[in-house]
Amino acid sequence: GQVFHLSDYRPTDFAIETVSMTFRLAGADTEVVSQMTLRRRDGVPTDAPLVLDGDALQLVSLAIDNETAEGQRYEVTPDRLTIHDLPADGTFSVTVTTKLDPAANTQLMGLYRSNGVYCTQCEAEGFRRITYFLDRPDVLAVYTVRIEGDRSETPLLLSNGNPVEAGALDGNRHYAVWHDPHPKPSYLFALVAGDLGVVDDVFTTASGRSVDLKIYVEHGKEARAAYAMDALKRSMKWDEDVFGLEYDLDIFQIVAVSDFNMGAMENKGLNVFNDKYVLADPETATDADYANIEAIIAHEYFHNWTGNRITCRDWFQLCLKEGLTVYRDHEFSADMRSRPVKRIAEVRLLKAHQFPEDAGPLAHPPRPVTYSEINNFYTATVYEKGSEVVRMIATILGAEGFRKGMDLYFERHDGEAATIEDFVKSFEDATGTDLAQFAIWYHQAGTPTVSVSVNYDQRSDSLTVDLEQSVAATPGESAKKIMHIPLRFGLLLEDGSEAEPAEVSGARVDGDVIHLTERRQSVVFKSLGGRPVLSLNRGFSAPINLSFEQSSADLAHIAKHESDAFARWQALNEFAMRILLDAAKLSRDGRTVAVDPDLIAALIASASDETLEPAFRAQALSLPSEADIARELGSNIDPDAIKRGRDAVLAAVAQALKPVAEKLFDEMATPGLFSPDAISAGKRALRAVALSYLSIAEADPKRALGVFDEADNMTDMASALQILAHLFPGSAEATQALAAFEGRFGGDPLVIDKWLSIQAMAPGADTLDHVKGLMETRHFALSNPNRVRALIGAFASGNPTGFNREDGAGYGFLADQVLAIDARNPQLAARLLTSMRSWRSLEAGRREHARAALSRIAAAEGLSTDVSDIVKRTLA
Ligand code: BAL
Ligand code: ZN
Repeated sequence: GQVFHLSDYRPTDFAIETVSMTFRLAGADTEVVSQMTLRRRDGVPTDAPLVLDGDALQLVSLAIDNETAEGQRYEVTPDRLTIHDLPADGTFSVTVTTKLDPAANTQLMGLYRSNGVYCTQCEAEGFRRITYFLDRPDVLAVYTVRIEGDRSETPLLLSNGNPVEAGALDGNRHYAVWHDPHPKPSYLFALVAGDLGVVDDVFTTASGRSVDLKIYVEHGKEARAAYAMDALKRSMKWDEDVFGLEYDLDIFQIVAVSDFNMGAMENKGLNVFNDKYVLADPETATDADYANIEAIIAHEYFHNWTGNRITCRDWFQLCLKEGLTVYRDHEFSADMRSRPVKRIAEVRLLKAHQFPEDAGPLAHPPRPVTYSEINNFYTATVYEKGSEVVRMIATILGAEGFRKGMDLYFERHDGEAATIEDFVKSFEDATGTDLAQFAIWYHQAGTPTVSVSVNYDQRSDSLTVDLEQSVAATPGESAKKIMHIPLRFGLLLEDGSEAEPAEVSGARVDGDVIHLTERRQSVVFKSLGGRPVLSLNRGFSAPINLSFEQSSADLAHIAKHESDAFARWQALNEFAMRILLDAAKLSRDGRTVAVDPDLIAALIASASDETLEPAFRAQALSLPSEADIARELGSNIDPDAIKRGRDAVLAAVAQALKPVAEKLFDEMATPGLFSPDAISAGKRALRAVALSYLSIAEADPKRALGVFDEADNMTDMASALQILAHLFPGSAEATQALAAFEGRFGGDPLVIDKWLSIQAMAPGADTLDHVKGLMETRHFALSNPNRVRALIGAFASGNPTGFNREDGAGYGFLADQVLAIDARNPQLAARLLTSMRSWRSLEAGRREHARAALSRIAAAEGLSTDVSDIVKRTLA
């Protein structure tokens, strides 16, 4: 396959200034007419041909300046249209007519049908599956779109921008015309046509303009869109308040569809969403669903400025819009909810998804320089690490400097297709800061490790902190550069107060940030008033691994006294991780696991500290997962030993915690009308953790079954069901609850996805057969990405012992599914396959089984470029 390099970038020979499209929607005979006005760019030779991208297209006709083109003037294949002998003056129109069968489009890229609704997905390269075009993000055009369709089948006819005109046509057909005045790249094009219900609202912008808001969902589900609408209005207000950014069209529309490869898509003025991230009510959605909906509605809305008004010059710059927009949605959620709890969730996610990516065969920098399939770069690194890099810029520049840089970025690049260099330069120029070394974060893969040692000298009352940075080699990058790592810190005295050193020397320290900019650096703090405990990387200011042999007593001290709540959690988590790592090693060697009573004491202290919010306490009590432990171990992983060790620790904690858990279980009940607000959600989360420990301590499923039976909301119901299915698999209670859930929600696929996932993640070797059984039921469909992710995805990436069965059958199963799915939806298949990325860190037996499964995929005929790219890199 072809490999694309950043260094090959050059602008197109032709600019497309306007696009006027007509869609005649007619099932398998759908026709698209696209008239482009083009201009040859200065300096391009007059004999240069126009080469348009296509993908599996069928050309019906071609006209240049409204005259049918003769056959010798162009060459056409399904993937390319090359036109010669263009008008010498360099301005002309090209009219391309193509024929499509949207229902046959199983890739869900381009124009397809979901439950009968016509919809599009064009990012990254789906527009070329609709018409021949310069399908790349630096070609910005003004679009006018006319849609014609059957009145009964498609009463709604939507596209980007503002509505211009609508009317009747012969034969029960009608049309609508949309105009988007903002020049945009083709990946932001969208069309939706179908029969959907609508929820309406209005938002008045800061400057007093009125914007119509519409969310379209399946008929009958309108009430479930209320929370999404509320989140949208709060997002619009927040972007005005925090970044001074107003919406710029008369209407903003969101459509929920049930077949969607991604979470959602930020098409200009017409976002298309996976219905999972729109629909919510207490009976069917968990608190986590509500939080995700809030975050994703915000994310897509925020793209209007960071992505749409300023887009990417090329796909290497993907994190220019994604990292920045994730940072913005993180800040939004932090403002809407609890900032430290939000940060804990972000860091958990970053470590669970991005750190393993950065440590394995698929590692790449946030701004890569080469790719062979762009669909495979919508990664945790581009999104989550990309966001962390923006967060570090804010840490280095401070809130005011950061805002100045953002303002300059919008001022300079509005209406343009920009690069990471443009972005960084805006911050440099706005604040007079040199970010050259900092920018390495964008260009270098791998998670840095910072090794720390401290030495307190009592006589001089000074603390010396020695720091050393390193980055392990990643594919294609062996020599690593020295980075600028901003580390927030605190110095905690014995009474818990913070030391204020009279003198600081060594590496640069600004306020509570140490700037590590050399391989090795020291900082000396003097006149402290006693030996302080160093709390380093507060707020996870840098996305690094910290190698710091801090004593358990010091960790417990931080967990108790830090003013930064995130740092308290981090210390507790680190303490727990140490115990869990020991437990995994002991159980691998068949030895008995003992749990440090200080850890138990620290957990009990956090659990019963009523000055801490419940959501925080729930996080504090949630020990690192089996996958977290595996990641820390790094090699020779035996998932069964990890689980045995972790279970032993959980059992000991559960016994000791029992009285506190009883109390929390009673006190955290949320009777009365359900509210999805963060405080109520925190109580439910803490009660669920208490229920889980109590169920372990009591070794009895009855309490969980009681919660399940009495639950009046999905959050309580799903957490009880998970406890039943994971702690008491095969018990009468688990069986009864699973059957009751299926009976009640069998007609609601989004809810049944939870039922599928819970079963897919039940630990143990037997789950594989159960997953295969579930695939045969009416609840599963290989054609629907949500079903595939809920069942097969959850099994492969959320069930360490089940998927990594010792006999390798889990890997064989995944290989079969990847190959089956690849034939219809390569993007989905490739994404599933990434669950194999850490195969080399397994113990030898499992590693060989994994290699065999990967090799079988690699050897299969007719692989998509998506799967072929992932499997090759994974095996390399
Ligand atoms: N641009 C793809 C979906 C998203 O990141 O918003
Ligand atoms: Zn995005």
